[in-house]
Amino acid sequence: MKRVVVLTGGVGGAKLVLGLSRITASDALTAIVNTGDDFQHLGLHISPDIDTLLYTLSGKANSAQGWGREGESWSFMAALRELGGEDWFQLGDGDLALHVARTHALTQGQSLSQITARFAAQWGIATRILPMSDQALATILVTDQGRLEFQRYFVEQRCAPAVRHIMFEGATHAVPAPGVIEAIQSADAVLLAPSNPFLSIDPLLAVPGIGSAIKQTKAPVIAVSPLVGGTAVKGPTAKLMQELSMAVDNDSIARHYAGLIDAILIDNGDRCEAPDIVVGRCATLMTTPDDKIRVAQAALDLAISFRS
Ligand code: FO1
Repeated sequence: MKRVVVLTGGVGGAKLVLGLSRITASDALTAIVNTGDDFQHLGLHISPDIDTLLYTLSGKANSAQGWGREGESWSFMAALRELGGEDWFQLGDGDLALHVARTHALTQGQSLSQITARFAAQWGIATRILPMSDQALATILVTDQGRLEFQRYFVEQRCAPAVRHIMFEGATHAVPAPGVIEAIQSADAVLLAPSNPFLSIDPLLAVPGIGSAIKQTKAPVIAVSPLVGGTAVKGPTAKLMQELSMAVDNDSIARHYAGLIDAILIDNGDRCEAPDIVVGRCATLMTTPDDKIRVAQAALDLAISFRS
């Protein structure tokens, strides 16, 4: 597999990307990252899914927490609280430096892509990390408590409100970031990471051009299911599926990706009867580094099975 492209968001996605980075040549892997979770907070531009990937691939991630850095200090948050500042969204001191540096570079006219590439290079990350777009595309949840920006829903409200509908604000103006379409078109394999299909993968597909590039690419397109044992490993995927009147199973995931994917990788104990797609199986729960390598290898093996 010369050129592997993975669409990713959130913690589960970062685990697969880490596994892939261990088994592919250093210049063979491109991650196209969801930026629908991005938001402006305290005057800072925060890109959670890009940051989770930067931290994960550089070994700085607080993997138990799933976001932010290992070994953080919290002087900034303590001082902010003293001032009566908004403290619902936790910003560690090291993490804060990243948001300040990114925001400063954005005000200087650099693009999110350029800034992300610079940070990745600074931290010795070989995997190419491409934001899905350099324009804002915000995931908005229409819930029984009204419209919520993603982080208000996910962090402040802890995913409690019932979701009726998901919107991607700015989708009509967003264009794929430089290199995104070319990466998909020239890929030998395209993987959809086991991220939340509705909150992490759908924003990527909402960027005009990305969905059609995936449909047209010669590469096999493999989805790794976010469900293990009939439920989501982490986060609101299962709750969201119920609220969207979907059965919490791989048939629903496969149906959601219908027309995009050639195969789906599911957990050994699960099933998928969706028509017209190939089903691969492995132990898909990723806890240890070896788990991440196993699942990454299984996904690539599934892609390779299409080439022969
Ligand atoms: N998630 C939380 O549940 N609580 C937080 O206080 C929090 C802070 C935070 C700061 C920076 C960052 O990059 C991510 C942060 N997250 C926090 C996680 C974030 O909401 C999620 O990683 C994504 O948006 C969903 O994958």
